[in-house]
Amino acid sequence: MADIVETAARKVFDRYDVDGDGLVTADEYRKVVSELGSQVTESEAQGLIDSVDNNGDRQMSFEEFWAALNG
Ligand SMILES: [Ca+2]
Ligand SMILES: [Ca+2]
Repeated sequence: MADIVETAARKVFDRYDVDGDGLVTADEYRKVVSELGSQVTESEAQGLIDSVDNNGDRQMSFEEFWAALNG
């Protein structure tokens, strides 16, 4: 079961990781949110990334995303 959940989480993460480098930046997050029909400001997007960022690079890795989901 856990594998299915992780695969689903990976799909969500990959959607936000526009350039596929394994990290979601605030810009990527904003871009995807706007494609989904919502708007967030740059500081809101960065604030969300920062809230799950564990290593201080101000980008969200899958591990950080996964930890946030399971936190
Ligand atoms: Ca990226
Ligand atoms: Ca990070």
